[in-house]
Amino acid sequence: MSRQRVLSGVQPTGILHIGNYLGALRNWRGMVDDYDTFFCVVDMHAITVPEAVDPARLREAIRSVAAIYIAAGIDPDKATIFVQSDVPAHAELAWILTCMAPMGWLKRMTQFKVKGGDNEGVGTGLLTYPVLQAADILLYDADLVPVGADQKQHIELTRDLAERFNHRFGDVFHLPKPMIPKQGARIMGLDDPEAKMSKSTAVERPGHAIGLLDTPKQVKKKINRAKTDSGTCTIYEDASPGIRNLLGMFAAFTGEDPAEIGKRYDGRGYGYLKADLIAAAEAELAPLRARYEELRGDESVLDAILERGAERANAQANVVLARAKQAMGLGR
Ligand code: ATP
Ligand code: LTN
Repeated sequence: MSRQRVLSGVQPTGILHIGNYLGALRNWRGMVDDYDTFFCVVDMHAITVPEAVDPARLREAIRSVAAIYIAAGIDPDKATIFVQSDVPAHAELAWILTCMAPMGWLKRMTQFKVKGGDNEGVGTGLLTYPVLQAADILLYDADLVPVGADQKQHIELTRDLAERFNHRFGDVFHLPKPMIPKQGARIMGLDDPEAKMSKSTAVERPGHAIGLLDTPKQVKKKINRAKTDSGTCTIYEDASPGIRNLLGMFAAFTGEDPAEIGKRYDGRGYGYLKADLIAAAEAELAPLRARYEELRGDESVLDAILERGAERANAQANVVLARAKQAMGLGR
């Protein structure tokens, strides 16, 4: 039997943080042996917030995200790593699906509302963002989409769009399922444990996120300054949101249960918890940083990986795009 397909992506909108790592990349790494995996740098999603786009910065961010995939341990000989805009089928299928996506479905998406959907001047791409994401997934006949908890709604929309299309034009698209990790699916901001840790927020607020390329000194400082409370309670159910967030991160790094970790530190002062969390983060980030530096030392290696990735991705995506166009009567 052929292996199940996996597709996922990260936007090149800034330096990746531990939320991206624990919620997504680390799980991707574990899938490359058992699944046929496609990991995409979704640069066309990044331009949905055009004011944040500077050509030189975008170009660098695309390469940086691709290098981080590999530095995080995703083997480019086993996975297909590629850049979304290198595969024109994504934009083409996105248009087709846009024509089928009810406005109401898109207006209801949480991400659209959070990122400024009520502002009339905002680019239309912010509204149709999840349709492009649906195209990303459906073009590869993906069975599973490993993502953080915030993306569940977008995967459900992808299924709804696929079902709508299939209902009208026959069995064209394969229905994907989200795959959300038990630990680390929703890491909150260090400076604001009520809000999801996010790349774009980290651009303005350095204390918000631990970047995957932060120095050991930065990691230490950020964790030490993370918002907590004035008590000493680390019992998971009773702890403040800031402490729960630190316990959740700790658990995701070590594979332990956050409640068990909490019991060890209760009543001792948060400094002990933070010191051990810093060590746990460092153990995971140090090798990643080293591999990243090595990769960026010779850009031709990355170029070759992305070139090969684009070829493989185009070959697969064009098959499904042709299937969709044929089914609906588009073209000659
Ligand atoms: P942006 O701020 O630009 O929207 P982001 O930090 O939310 O970026 P994305 O590129 O949107 O990151 O997401 C990449 C992957 O990381 C997705 O699978 C997403 O679910 C996951 N992810 C993002 N933030 C977190 C988080 N705080 N905790 C766990 N997973 C996360
Ligand atoms: N919207 C996603 C990024 C993304 C994605 C995808 C994730 C774009 N296309 C396809 C999984 C599959 C996000 O994480 N913000």
